[in-house]
Amino acid sequence: SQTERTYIMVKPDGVERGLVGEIIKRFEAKGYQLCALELMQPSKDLLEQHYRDLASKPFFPKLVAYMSSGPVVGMVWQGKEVVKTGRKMLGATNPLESAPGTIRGDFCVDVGQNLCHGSDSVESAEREIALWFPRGAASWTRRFDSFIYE
Ligand code: DAT
Ligand code: MG
Repeated sequence: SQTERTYIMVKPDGVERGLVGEIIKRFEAKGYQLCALELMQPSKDLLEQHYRDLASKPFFPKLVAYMSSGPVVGMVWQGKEVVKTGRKMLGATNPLESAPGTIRGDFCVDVGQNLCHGSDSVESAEREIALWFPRGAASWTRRFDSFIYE
């Protein structure tokens, strides 16, 4: 449905490198709708909840340290199949395997500095949106939709 939502986050390396605008630009140009946006310094506790499914992985402590090393930009994007398509736009987890034309494929090299996060399912998207935007995201009707959807 056109009201599907996903949680996209620019990680600390993306913020440091000034790639926030580039990432927003791609989602805007695609035709997706912005429903929330915030620059924040996440606590380790929040990151451990966000990545709770990876808690047993050997790289988990390094991942949480990296993610809490500076501010991140969290966003909610809405639109048709935005969860799956958003992940395609980010590219494969390992940037050496991300296709050129994807964000990771174009702008980074190492899996531990892979610039951005995107929810992997509609269910995890709703969980992540509630976690990162406890006051809720905007729900608005975009008039421009008639040029995006047939
Ligand atoms: P994704 O971010 O593509 O959803 P994921 O959820 O499996 O990937 O992992 C979350 C993050 O953890 C990922 O963006 C980078 C880090 N990560 C994943 N696999 C890793 C590995 N083998 N070594 C180091 N970091 C890894
Ligand atoms: Mg993931």
